[in-house]
Amino acid sequence: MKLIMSPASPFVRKVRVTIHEGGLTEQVTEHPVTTTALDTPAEVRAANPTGKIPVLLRDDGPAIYDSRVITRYLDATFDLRLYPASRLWEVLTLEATADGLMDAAVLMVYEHRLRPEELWSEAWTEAQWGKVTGALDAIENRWMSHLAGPLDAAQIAVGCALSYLDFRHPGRSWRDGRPALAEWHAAFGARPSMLETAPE
Ligand SMILES: N[C@@H](CCC(=O)N[C@@H](CS)C(=O)NCC(=O)O)C(=O)O
Repeated sequence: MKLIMSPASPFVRKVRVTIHEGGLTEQVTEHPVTTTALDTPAEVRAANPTGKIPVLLRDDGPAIYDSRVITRYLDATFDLRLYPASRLWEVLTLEATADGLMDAAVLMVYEHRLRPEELWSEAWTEAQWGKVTGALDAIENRWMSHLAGPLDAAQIAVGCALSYLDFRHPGRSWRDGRPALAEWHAAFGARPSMLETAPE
């Protein structure tokens, strides 16, 4: 199988961490691409009509996307047990919370990187940051016991989301007022799967 990817993408990182945690690095080769919302390589669009990464090119079936579909596919195919039936709706909801955080954080980057400066909207950017902080507060207040449990797909998503904030929004100090999440992330970020997938 081949993963169409870029190391900087937090959605790609979710998949890469899943691959490392599952011991699947021999089964999935990485195919790096450079893509933005304004410039999508033809091979990405051919595999995913929305033009987004990650995409997994399977050996025995059509390409699949997005990150949640790929992690669930890997989980089911290789019996990784990252979506345990007993906690499935909690795992999916927390994963969706982390993915929503990433969506907002990525859109903030696009606003300044892809749009002309005269069109930048402070109100829009801060509204996106409000989604990030809302997700962070929800995790700090309601999900820490879940994060303390056995490794699952939601933990991977949260870890990648927080590391993306460090990578792209270091001045926003997401740890302020969220000591439990900061402590959890310090430990999670030291996992070999996180160290081996860190963007340059
Ligand atoms: N919901 C998608 C989001 C993927 C996504 O937004 N990927 C970004 C990179 S971080 C992308 O490909 N952007 C290019 C674009 O928006 O056209 C997923 O979970 O895979």
